[in-house]
Amino acid sequence: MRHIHRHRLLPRRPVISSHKQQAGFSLIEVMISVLVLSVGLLGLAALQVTALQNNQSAFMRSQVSAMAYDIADRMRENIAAANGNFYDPAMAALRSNCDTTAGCTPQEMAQNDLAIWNDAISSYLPMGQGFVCLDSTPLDGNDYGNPQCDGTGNQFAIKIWWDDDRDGLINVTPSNAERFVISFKL
Ligand SMILES: [Ca+2]
Repeated sequence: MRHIHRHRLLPRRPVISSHKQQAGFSLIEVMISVLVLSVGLLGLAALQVTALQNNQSAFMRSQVSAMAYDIADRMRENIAAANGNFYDPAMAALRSNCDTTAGCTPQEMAQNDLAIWNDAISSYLPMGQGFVCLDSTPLDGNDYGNPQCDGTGNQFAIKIWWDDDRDGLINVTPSNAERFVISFKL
């Protein structure tokens, strides 16, 4: 009799208590899973954003490189104006007669080239600015307003700045923008 009684009671208690424990754990497990998943997804999203930013930076740098060589090529094709220092950024102006069969003077071509070049830079680069000058120390200059061209020697410098991190600042010092420079002799 005693043996039967024990046998009947035993299975009931563990079943009830284990059922309650199971319910409690499920809820916490779900919450933890959601939390872990959220953190993981946030991490993935951050990674994706970083990857996109890096892609964007690489793309812009390749655009900048093409733009720098574009103006250098224009100067080589218009050597008279380049040697006459007519590739002066302050003189940039669209000269529609350069697109006619009658043509335009080398100086007008230089002005037209710079105007087209400036337009491309400001259109494709955030806060993009470009400068052309004679500079014996080309790897400097903070922006269009302070290009640090010494104007000496026979080495031309093409300097392009843009706001790579898009913080709204263009000064290279302290590292608020990217600068790309090529220098060449005609
Ligand atoms: Ca310099």
